[in-house]
Amino acid sequence: MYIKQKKSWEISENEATCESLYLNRRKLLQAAGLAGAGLMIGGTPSFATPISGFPPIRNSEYTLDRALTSEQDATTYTNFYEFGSSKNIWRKAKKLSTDPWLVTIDGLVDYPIQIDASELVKKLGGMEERLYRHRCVEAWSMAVPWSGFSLSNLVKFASPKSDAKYIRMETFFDPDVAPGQKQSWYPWPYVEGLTLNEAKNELAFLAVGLYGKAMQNQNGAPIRLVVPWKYGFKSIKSITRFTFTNERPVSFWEELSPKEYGFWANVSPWVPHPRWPQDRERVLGGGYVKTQLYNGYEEEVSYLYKDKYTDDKRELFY
Ligand SMILES: Nc1nc2c(c(=O)[nH]1)N[C@H]1C(S)=C(S)[C@@H](COP(=O)(O)O)O[C@H]1N2
Ligand SMILES: [Mo]
Repeated sequence: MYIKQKKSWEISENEATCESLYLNRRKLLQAAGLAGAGLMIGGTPSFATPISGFPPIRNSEYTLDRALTSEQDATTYTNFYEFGSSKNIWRKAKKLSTDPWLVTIDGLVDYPIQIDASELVKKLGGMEERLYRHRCVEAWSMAVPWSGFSLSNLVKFASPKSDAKYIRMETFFDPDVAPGQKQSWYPWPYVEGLTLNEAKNELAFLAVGLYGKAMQNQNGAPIRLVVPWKYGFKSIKSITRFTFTNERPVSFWEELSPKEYGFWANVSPWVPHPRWPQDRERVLGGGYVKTQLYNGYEEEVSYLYKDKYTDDKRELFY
């Protein structure tokens, strides 16, 4: 449950968390003999400590084959269906309050926790800047500097149990703030997932900033996923929950249209979308370039899919 604009001292803990989650966590803690041991690291945040450390140092290992997209384009042409299906939602997204921002880490972990995003960032340390290409399934692309840290740091921090195979991520749900969520034909909240092996790949990134500054709401503040070898819809914004599980998560777009937006969603120029080709892309700011397999990150990620090729090539790409 997304936390509304009440201050933490006005609410009790079981109001501040989804009831069932609260009960689950209590059960888990009781089972472990840890009830009351104060495992809610950071606690329900009572006041804002903004995420700091901008601009981080650029990691020179990540280079581009094209010019950076202008900050103006990357921050005003955005997909964030919670605020509407147009690309021009950046003004509407200002209504989202991202500080404090409670993040839940639960599922197949020894100690489920809730932690404020700014505390989480401190725990994960090592903020850096990376230049990544981004390829939307709609065949437009950009190239931008993200600030953040490897998703593998979060996996280590969460310390999943050995039977965890997937990580499921969820966006906030608050229709009063995000009018798109009043459209009940969508399966809100937005959900995405990766295999744990994908999540541990060095390229999988949790971004908290863009262009050396704190993330703006329209780009997924305060914390979002960036998986540049997959179509953009996998890169879920404004994450409130990370759940480790042994069941493959069904993502938002997969639930709506599984043939068009499957679980894997790896970028491939030779597997067309059912309704349009995918062999080239429109670059934000002007021009077209050829689309590359795994969006140009084949060397880094192809090992993940070596044993998965089947006769149906589509399987890995949608
Ligand atoms: N919660 C949420 N995350 C989301 C989306 C969305 O609608 N809601 N859109 C996705 C899509 S389709 C793309 S292409 C990228 C766009 O990221 P950007 O707007 O920062 O370029 O965010 C992805 N993450
Ligand atoms: Mo997208």
